[in-house]
Amino acid sequence: MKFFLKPKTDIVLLHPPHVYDFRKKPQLYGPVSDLVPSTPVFEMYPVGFTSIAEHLEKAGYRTRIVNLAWRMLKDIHFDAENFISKLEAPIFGIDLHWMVHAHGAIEIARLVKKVHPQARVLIGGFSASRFYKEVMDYPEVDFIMRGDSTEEPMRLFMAALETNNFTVVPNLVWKDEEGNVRENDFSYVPDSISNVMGNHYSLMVRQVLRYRDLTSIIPFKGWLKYPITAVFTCRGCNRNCLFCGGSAHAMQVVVNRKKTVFRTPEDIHKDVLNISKISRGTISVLGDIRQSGQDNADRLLHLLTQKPVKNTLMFEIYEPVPDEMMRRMAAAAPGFHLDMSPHSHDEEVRKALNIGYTNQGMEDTIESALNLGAGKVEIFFMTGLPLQDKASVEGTIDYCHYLLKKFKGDKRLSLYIGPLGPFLDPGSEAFENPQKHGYRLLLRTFDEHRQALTQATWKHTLNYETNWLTREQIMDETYKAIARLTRLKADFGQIPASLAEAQIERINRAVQIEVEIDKLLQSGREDEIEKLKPEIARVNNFSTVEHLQMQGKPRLVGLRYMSALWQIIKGN
Ligand code: B12
Repeated sequence: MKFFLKPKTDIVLLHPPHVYDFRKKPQLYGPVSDLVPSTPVFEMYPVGFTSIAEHLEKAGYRTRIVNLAWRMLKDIHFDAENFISKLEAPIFGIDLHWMVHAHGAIEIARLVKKVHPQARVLIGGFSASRFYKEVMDYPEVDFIMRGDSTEEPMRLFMAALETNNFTVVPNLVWKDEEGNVRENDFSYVPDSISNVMGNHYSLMVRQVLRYRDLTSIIPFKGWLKYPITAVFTCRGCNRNCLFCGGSAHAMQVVVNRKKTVFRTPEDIHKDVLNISKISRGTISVLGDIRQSGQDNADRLLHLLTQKPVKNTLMFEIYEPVPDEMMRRMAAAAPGFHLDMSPHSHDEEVRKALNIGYTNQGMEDTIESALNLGAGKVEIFFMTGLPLQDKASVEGTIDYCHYLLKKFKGDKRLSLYIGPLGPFLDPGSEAFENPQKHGYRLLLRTFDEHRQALTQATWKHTLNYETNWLTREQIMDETYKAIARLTRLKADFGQIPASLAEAQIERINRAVQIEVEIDKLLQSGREDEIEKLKPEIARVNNFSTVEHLQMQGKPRLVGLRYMSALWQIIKGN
């Protein structure tokens, strides 16, 4: 009988859409999410949700993850307010990890308070940590949990809810009974994380069974077909890429992390094995495995060779890989994928970003990977960089042409270009010290970013321009570069000509819509943007060449449903 009762929940973790309610606002999203798996609604929740949930569940707290953004995206009639009103928990956690959720996170907090006035709202994530003072000013926010490793502080927080003594919870910012904001020491920045992420993905399966709700746990659109997962090698980073919100500099500013913490090769391998029991999809090994030393990288490759998985493994690399190591990667993970982000073809631009390797080194790496049977080599370029002018963006596409010629249009070589956007990451060197690096920051405060997210086009959302390109030019050059690269891909037979044509048509239409919207804004006829909504939706909803290339061919069955169920029954 007990089985049929509604399960009691101690905390609900809600993932907001970027803007609430994005379905009602006509907005031209542009290519801001072309190079990540999610759509421009940024419906993907932080993986940290699963590791917090795993940790809390182990401590006996029932934790439910609800991907509200995905539910709203999936069903145009989905009523978020009504849905939230049916969730019962004393505390609602909302992620404000990515700055792109600055609007959605606050609006969802407001909704929670509206339908559950007695419930309390806690916000967490990198952006919440960076802007905690401003975010605490919103009356609907009761708590902020800072940090990149909040699993244990969250356990302490759940315990403190019973005593109402919040002074004992590290990293917590909270409001006392008089409404004064209190700031506990930001002292929990662990130098070992072996106590977390033991088997966090299987938690998703358990949640589906418990709440009989698959939709709420889906990480992003299309995931059931392409169930890619990620395995983390570290928290923090040894590198200091100028614009990155996860760089060594940003990690210190945002989450008080002074030193990268690495997972052991054994933990990483265990994670890979666990995921392979529930999914056949690609597993991305995030963070260059050499960051903690060549010995650890070798040990991981050795473990993978001894006990391999059938899944394709994707390795992210921060610098060229010598032939001899590539051979071991190929042995450990046949058909492996390789991801590299040189950002520009121009070595001077790369130097300005604090990235030191040469094009020759990169080309040798591509050659070696392709020769050794890599299933895919993905190279990412970007617009909106220091020293990068119009000619430089064009130079990057010329370089792509050269690469495609050099590697004879090998379909496994996937080249991408996208804008650094919509935001220069808070906490990065470029955001915190823009002038020094040739950036002009147009938005600084949390609220400015929140407002900018509701603008009608992505050009107006961008929070920066550079000494070399204005916002307008960043947009124009990005569109042109994507169109040229798309054409090249078709010329080299990497994609069908009809697909390239469709993408170029979509880009041309986007540019026209930008002009139309600008005219309406300048003449004070904002209301008329509404009329463009169907056309904007058509352009927004196009499946981009980039997404199709990144996904590759769908596997016959992505998830291993029966095996996943068996893992749960066995108690794994
Ligand atoms: C892997 C990764 C991705 C993956 C997504 C993985 C995922 N679902 O989490 C991909 C490649 C898809 C991605 C995409 C993007 N990313 Co990213 N990403 C990372 C990276 C490299 C690792 C993050 C990570 O997973 N860490 C490990 C997991 C276990 O921890 P976690 O998710 O961070 O969660 C912990 C804490 O952050 C915190 N926490 C997080 N949320 C919450 C919520 C609550 C309530 C609480 C209490 C705590 C909490 O507690 C968690 C447990 O300890 C970071 C850099 C870094 N060093 O962290 C950038 C980073 C987070 N990404 C960034 C950005 C900008 C993006 C994009 C917006 C880029 C773009 N324009 O498309 C998109 C947004 C995607 C979306 N939501 O749809 C910036 C964020 C800057 C900012 N403040 O906005 C970062 C810092 C650096 C960077 N430039 O890549 N990203």
